[in-house]
Amino acid sequence: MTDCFDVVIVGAGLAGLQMLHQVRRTGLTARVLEAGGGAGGTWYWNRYPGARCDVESLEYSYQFSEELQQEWEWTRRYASQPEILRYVGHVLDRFDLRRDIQYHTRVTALGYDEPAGRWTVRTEAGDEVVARFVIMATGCLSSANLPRIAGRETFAGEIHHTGHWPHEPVDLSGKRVGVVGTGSSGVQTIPVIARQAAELYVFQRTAAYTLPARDQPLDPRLRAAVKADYAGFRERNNAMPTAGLSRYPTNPSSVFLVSAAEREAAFEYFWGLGGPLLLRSFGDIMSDPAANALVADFVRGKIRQIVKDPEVAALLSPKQPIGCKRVCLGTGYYETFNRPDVHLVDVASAPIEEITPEGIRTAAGRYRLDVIVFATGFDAMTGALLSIDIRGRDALSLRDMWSAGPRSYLGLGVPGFPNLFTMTGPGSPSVLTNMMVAIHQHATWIGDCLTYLTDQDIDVIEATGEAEHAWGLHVSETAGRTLFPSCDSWYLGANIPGKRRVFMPLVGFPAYARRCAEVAAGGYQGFALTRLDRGRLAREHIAPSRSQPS
Ligand code: NA7
Repeated sequence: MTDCFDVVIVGAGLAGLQMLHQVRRTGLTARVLEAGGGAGGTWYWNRYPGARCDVESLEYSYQFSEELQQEWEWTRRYASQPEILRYVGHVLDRFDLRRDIQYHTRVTALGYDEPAGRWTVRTEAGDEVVARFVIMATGCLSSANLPRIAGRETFAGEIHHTGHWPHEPVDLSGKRVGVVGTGSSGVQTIPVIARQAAELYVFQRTAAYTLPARDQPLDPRLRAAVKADYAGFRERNNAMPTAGLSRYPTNPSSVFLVSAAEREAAFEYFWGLGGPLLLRSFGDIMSDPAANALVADFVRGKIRQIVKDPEVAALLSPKQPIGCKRVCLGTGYYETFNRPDVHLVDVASAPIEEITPEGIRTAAGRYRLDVIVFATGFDAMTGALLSIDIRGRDALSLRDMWSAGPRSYLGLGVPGFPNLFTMTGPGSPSVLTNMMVAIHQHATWIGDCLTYLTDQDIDVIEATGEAEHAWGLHVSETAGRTLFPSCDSWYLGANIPGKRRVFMPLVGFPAYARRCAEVAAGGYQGFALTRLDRGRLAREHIAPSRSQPS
């Protein structure tokens, strides 16, 4: 039997859950299809020791319900993975979301039936669901990157990826553990694993900048002050380029307009605040390579102060500009390398060649291991979308269309794929912002759009090719004014062998949100709107007014 809904939402992560809530408000019927056995997306899968959000908990939370904001009590500056999952459970109950979510249901294919204006959604189990609209809430960091290393299947011990951590406890005590990867996940898990394992080998290819998280119990006075005016707090954060931390605006001054002593004092102050705030110490850090080099030097100095062995400190010192890869937030990360049972292995100069039954062999030597942890990241932003065979009008394949990099209008719609929305898709600010803000903005925009289409009796909405083309230029021009494209990051797809390098997220949240609001207010400029006359299978196009991004 085929189920029919107005809307199918793919994914029950934080985006899918808010989207379900918004769709219900429109009066349309919805079903959420989720591959996992529970809700929470990233926070369902990333259960590795030490997993914690790197956005402050007062900000990394839903803003669609004042009651929810008031009643939920975050306990720490940065919420741990278990605390976020408890929050997800509360939201599911509070808004009675569970009854519309189907777990253990991996979507494998989507096909659009143009005359009927319907999508058929196919699942791994062979079931089909039909819907007018499909909303992809598949996440930006949900398709794990497990590097192809020869001999992996021969390893006699356990292998885990941080993004697919088992639900059962993993006992690392007394074990020889290898962690491959030193991005955010590696930086969070390495200090915790070091305390459990007998010996820890960290296989580092590129040193990342790790700033102190300074996680601590949430200050009750701050919590009370925020709750006294949560709406104002959200509004001020939403006006920031990264949609967050408005309590600490970027110092507009150039680093070159102050003395060396003032500069060091400012760096110290922002380092002491913790989190990514060091990048806000001066206004030109993310645009001027010379300004960026000064703050990068400051961090390298900190690493030399903390790490006792100068050779290890040198290896841990990043060489690329700071901030062009996402900075990591650590708790005792650099200090961990002072432990006698923690060993840093440089796999940039001597790459991993093979996994053997006993462990890892690099070009420089063999490492005997009981457990290998891959903290090797994700096929970001497009991986989860393209793992599904999405076929639009005339059986156009999204994989083919995006083979030279993702193309989208506003990161929300793709020409040739009518009535398909991508939440926090490539071309939208997404991972360059607090994801909860990006999710809120997309969920409310899509919800309003569905209401508009229903009220106007419009059957089909589809991004135009012109709008998509102009938007693509806008995304790359905006990135080009920053240092973001200057190093090999997952923002560019550079971490996945063979993936075309295109800077995927859009820099600057507030201008983007304004543009989306203008598009909607102008009758969905840049989208073609169509009424289907089902009797005659004729079409009536409702011309959009404008299609160029501002
Ligand atoms: P990241 O940030 O992509 O980090 C992955 C790490 O794994 C990084 O150090 C990579 O080195 C390393 N890596 C990847 N493949 C290999 C191979 N084959 N050999 C050695 N090392 C490898 O992923 P995370 O999960 O840490 O964080 C992702 C985001 O999640 C993060 O930004 C937060 O937003 C939350 P490389 O730098 O490619 O040389």
